[in-house]
Amino acid sequence: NRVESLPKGFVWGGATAAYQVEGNTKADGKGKTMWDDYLKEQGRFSPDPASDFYHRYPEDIRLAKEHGLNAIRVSIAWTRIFPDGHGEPVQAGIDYYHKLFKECIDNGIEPYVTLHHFDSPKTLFDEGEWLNRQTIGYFVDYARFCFEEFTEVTNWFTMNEPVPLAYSQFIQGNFPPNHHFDVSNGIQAQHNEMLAHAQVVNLYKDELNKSGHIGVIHNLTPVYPISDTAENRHAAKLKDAFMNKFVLDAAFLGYYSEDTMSSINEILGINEAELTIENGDLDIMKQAAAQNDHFGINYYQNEFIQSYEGESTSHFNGTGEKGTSTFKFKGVGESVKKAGIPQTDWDWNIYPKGLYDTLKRVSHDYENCKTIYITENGMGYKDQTPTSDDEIIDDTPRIDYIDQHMDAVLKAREEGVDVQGYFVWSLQDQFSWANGYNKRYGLFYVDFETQKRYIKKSALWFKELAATMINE
Ligand code: GCO
Repeated sequence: NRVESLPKGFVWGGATAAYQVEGNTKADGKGKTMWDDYLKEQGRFSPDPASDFYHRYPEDIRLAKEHGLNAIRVSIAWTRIFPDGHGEPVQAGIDYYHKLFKECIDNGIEPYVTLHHFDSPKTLFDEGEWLNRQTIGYFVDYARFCFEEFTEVTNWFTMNEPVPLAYSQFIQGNFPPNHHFDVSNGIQAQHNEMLAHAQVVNLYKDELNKSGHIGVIHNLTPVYPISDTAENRHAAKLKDAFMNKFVLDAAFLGYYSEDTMSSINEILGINEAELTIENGDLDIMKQAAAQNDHFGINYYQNEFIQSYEGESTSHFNGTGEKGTSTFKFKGVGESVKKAGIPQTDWDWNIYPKGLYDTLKRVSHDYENCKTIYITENGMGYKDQTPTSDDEIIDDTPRIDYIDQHMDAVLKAREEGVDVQGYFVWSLQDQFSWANGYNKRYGLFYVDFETQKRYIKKSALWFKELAATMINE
């Protein structure tokens, strides 16, 4: 059957992020992130209670285990350890993560731990966050602390999705500080985050000489011209440099190739923007590029691009209603829909071939990209509200989505791409940064009022898949 080719130890996981699941944002001395006041001001939704993972992690880990998973992606909330991003560590935060990791390991669920998942400390955010290079130093100190303290963890990721983070913060304007088409800062933040990643990799490998595994997580968005005209091809090439090549080069070459830089320089020129790469940055990045152990790919959708020369505009209203978002980026094109390509309730293309193309591309273009994990893939869906206590939630469209993407992964594997694991986004329902609590992704349904968990059909499907594995 389809999974027969999988190696012993193939990783099947569920993914989470601290701020999206833990809740309890004021508990036990935790410091504010850049989101706390922002969400209050925006009035979109509250980060509490989220999925109350802070207390309910034993139940979620048990559910994961019962449904055949052998891994979980979690992130450490920087502000539970260092409320202001630096200074004295908080014992309660340290204890919480030791307990969480122990619960995972005791249950045969391997923790894959991310150090930064969108939740920068508010104090550092107020001083410019990643645009202020002091943040890089604080991040390295925090990473050092985690590596020395959490010796039970052997699989690490430095940063989660530098592109969507910077893009949402400075280009699209739906993450704090909500800038629109602030292209200088949007690209500068990505470079600085990749420099931070590189410093942490070098710390882990060279200075601390650790034997575990470390790498970065990128969200990759394959970009295709909507039709084969020279203008559309060119806009798609620029968008691809912005969404994919810039950070892939940073991670796996340690410098920006001529081809990438010519596209980035063109985008900078069109938008009267600037990028500063300081002396020495590329040496640090090159050193790290050669010693990444693994790479996490988050994949949700592709983009079809039509060339666009007018003023940049972005419309986003956070309701998640179909057809309410538009995005036009001067010179970089307009993201348009293609007839016949299905979409989710949030207008995201369902395009599994994009995952296959992405896997082939990274393994072909980047020699330093070795072991790959799919660290997020899944479908935001308006699951039905359960009406009885033991109801199994029917999320067949999500099963279809995961099934098709799994096929893409298996096909790429058969053709030699070294994918060693798949984490579904998400383990349990959690809130979505931009769309709040009605965008559900979980294998397990969470009633956010009572925090009761319900099984979804996708979890049972996953269990069956895991049971047919040869690597039991
Ligand atoms: C969303 C999705 C995810 C998360 C994830 C990215 O918010 O809509 O749930 O893509 O944003 O944290 O790493």
